[in-house]
Amino acid sequence: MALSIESAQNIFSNTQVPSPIPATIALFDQLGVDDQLAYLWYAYTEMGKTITPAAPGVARLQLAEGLLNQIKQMSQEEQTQVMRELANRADSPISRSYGFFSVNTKLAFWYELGELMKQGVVTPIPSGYQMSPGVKVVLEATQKLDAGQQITVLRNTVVDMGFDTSALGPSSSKAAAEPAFKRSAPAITSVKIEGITEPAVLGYIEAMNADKFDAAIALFTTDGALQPPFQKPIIGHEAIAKYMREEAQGLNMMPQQGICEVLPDGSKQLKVTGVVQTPWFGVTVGMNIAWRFLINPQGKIFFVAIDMLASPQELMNLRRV
Ligand code: EQ3
Repeated sequence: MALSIESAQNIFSNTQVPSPIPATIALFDQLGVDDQLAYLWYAYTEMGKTITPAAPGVARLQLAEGLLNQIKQMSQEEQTQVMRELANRADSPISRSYGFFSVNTKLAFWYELGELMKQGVVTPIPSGYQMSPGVKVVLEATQKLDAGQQITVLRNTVVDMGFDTSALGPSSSKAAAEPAFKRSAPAITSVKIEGITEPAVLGYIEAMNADKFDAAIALFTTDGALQPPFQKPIIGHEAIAKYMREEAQGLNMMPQQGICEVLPDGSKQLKVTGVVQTPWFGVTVGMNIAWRFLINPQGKIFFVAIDMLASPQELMNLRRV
């Protein structure tokens, strides 16, 4: 039987527990724009050191720097206005430029802006701002999340800001070409996963831990797909390669255990759980995740989904109930 992405998306679905991350983002989305900016400021500055990223070891960031320099020249009111436009996804020149940034450039832009806010160069909260009770609700919901989930909420809110440029064609090649991180030595040198011997899975983790994206992609079928957390599947070698170059640099993947089931046609489904670190936070924050692989009878990856786990207990939750 031919493998399909739709059926692959459902493998091990009965072992999955709904994540609290989308619920927290839905609460955030209901806030007014000034409340959203204030929430981000409080969440970022008051939730302790764990969710404050280390200064990004960024090699080139000209795209964000141009915008930051413009903002530095502005009056306080204009600075506030720009931030409102970004949070509102308005169609304004700065919000459009931001919309074309890669994920890491967006994060680096706000990281630098946050530093300027801490130095008092840029105003963090609009003057005369009165906090609505809704902000407290979202902050309380955020406090209940573990650090890995908190940084995912922050990341996703930042990524969703700015004018939606998807209808305007592919992002400029400049944005995609901006490298963000120098890779630190991999946390693990040889990949061992309890319960897993599948070469494609071990090879995938090894290649990803060295930023060898071409080697990782060679393990996929040509029509293979990768589904990042809370996103639709990205299909085909070219699209996966572009995504990995933009978003998977410098990640440290530490899979711990897994299970493998052989299907009647010789394909295999595997679920592996473990911890992933992002270069933004290094060893300070570990994200508990699951990889769900579907491997074809020839040993190639047809599908892999990456899921954020709802709790650390889920790292052990591999069996069907
Ligand atoms: C200035 C301030 C504070 C206030 C202002 O009002 C508004 C804003 C927005 C502010 C600034 C906020 C800032 C600076 C937020 C910064 C947040 C950061 C740096 C978040 C980074 C998060 C990174 C995450 C969650 C990375 C997760 C990566 C994962 C799970 C990778 C998974 C993958 C695996 C395992 C694969 O096998 C394939 C690839 C893939 C990438 C999917």
